[in-house]
Amino acid sequence: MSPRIPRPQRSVPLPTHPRFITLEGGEGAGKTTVLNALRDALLAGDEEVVSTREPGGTPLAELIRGLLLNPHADRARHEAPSAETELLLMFAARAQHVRETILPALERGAWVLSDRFTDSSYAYQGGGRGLDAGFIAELERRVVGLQPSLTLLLDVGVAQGRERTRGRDLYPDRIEAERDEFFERVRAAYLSRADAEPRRFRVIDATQTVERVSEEAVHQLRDWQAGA
Ligand code: Z5A
Repeated sequence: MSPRIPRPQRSVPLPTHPRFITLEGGEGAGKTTVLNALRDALLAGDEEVVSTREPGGTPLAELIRGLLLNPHADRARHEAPSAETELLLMFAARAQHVRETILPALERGAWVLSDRFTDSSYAYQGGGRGLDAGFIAELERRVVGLQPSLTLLLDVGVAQGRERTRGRDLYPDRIEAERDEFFERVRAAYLSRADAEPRRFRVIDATQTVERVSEEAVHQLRDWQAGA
């Protein structure tokens, strides 16, 4: 008897939450500054705003972040995480983040602004490391089950973004230490996701000054709120 081959799952769109917004982009794109500008814009409406980040956003997820990014953790044991290990740790942190931070905040009516979310896994582990997008989609469906309704992608060339962060840290973290080619693939993966989901993504030209990028992000937020 031939073995039963599981049929591929049809991809079902995930539910979005109207108060869940994410920021994405490569290194030095300016997400931290923009997150603060968006936060101020939302706070002006006198509503609760929870700013969070990935990997991280809960005590346990922050511990996983340390495992993922510490440039020395793997060297000490002469063992770098495989691409699959990296992906699964990202999703382990995300599973905790969604359940402990994001969903409780959304359920009590707060806005949630996250510096990175699942799109980062598609870009870095999918585009950068070459892992199968179908596998990532399956993890997203089973482990996360939720998408932001607005994603601002701050787009800047790899050389310019890396130049901005050069010399910032004594040691670059494990992913920052990757070569430019890796980050070119990350950027291409982001842009292709934005192309495929124009309703959710707004791409912002992050080559402009920090002030202009923040203004543009707040403008996009207002425009999206007006049309939502
Ligand atoms: N990662 C992953 O692989 N898979 C996943 O699923 C997730 C994450 C969730 C997280 O580290 C790493 O994890 C990240 C992806 C990976 N790896 N990388 N590389 P992080 O959060 O610490 O790394 P980051 O998000 O790349 O941080 P960043 O480099 O600091 O980027 P940023 O937050 O967008 O930039 P910033 O802190 O706002 O600005 C950086 C510097 O640039 C700062 O000195 C600013 O003054 C300057 N800057 C920013 N914007 C401008 C403009 N417009 N002009 C001039 N200078 C600017």
